[in-house]
Amino acid sequence: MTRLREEDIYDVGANLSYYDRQLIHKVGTNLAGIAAHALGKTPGDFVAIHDTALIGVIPVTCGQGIIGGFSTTVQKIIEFLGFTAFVTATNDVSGLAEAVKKGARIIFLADDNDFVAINLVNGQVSDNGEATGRGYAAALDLMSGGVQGKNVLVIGAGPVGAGAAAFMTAQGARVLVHDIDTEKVEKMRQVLPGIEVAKELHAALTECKLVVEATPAAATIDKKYIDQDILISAPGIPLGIDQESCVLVSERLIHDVLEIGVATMLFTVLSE
Ligand code: 2YC
Repeated sequence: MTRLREEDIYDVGANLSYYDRQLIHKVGTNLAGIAAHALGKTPGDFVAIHDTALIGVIPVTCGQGIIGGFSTTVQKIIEFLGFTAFVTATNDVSGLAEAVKKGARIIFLADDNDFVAINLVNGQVSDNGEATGRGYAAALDLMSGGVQGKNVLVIGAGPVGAGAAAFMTAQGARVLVHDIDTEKVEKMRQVLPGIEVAKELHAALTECKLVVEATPAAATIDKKYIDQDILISAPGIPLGIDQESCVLVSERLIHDVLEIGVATMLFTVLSE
């Protein structure tokens, strides 16, 4: 995933209700419903723990340092889902100690390479990449009315693509995976033997109308493929389609910079 900038996330917290209504309109359920579906559950499965699962978000200063608004945005997404969350007043190790002293059951923290949620009680750990892939695949499954028996294309064989391919395989889709580095797809096949290597993106985009765009590149999907049938699930930045295509496919495009990934991470570490 590409590193977020303050300007990418500054308005996420304030727009969560609007975004939730957009998801209901496009996918048929809200953010909690998508994250729960990524685990084969419903939001009702998590209501009982709203009051007991205190979540601490810890700013991390190493590497390129703190991203303005990142921790508070993660906190707001978690609160939007009905849980209690706080951002620690101190950073790094001190922030971790503070979160534990304040009784956090779950912590969220991110350096330049990893963004994880950790359940301090049951030891569950969720990586943002895998959770984002699974959450976006779950959203596409819902938006498409079910991917079972359908062709799905995952573009990008990194952690996000792997999370998406695993979910789609489990849902019974025919999963094609394309990456400019074919080696990465071959490696993924060792873990997910059911996937097919899509060597040629043009052919794959002609054959598959359900697409998870999980690359750190922009404009991966050329506008000539944006027809009435294509459904696109595209996490993170930059968005894998250009502005013009965005307008054409807007009703059938799922895209955000943190929301679905954070929601899926939370529900993942709350599940046994
Ligand atoms: O504010 C902080 O605590 C920073 N250390 C956070 C750095 C996050 C870096 N990662 C990213 O921007 C992207 C996210 C979408 C998740 C994974 N990579």
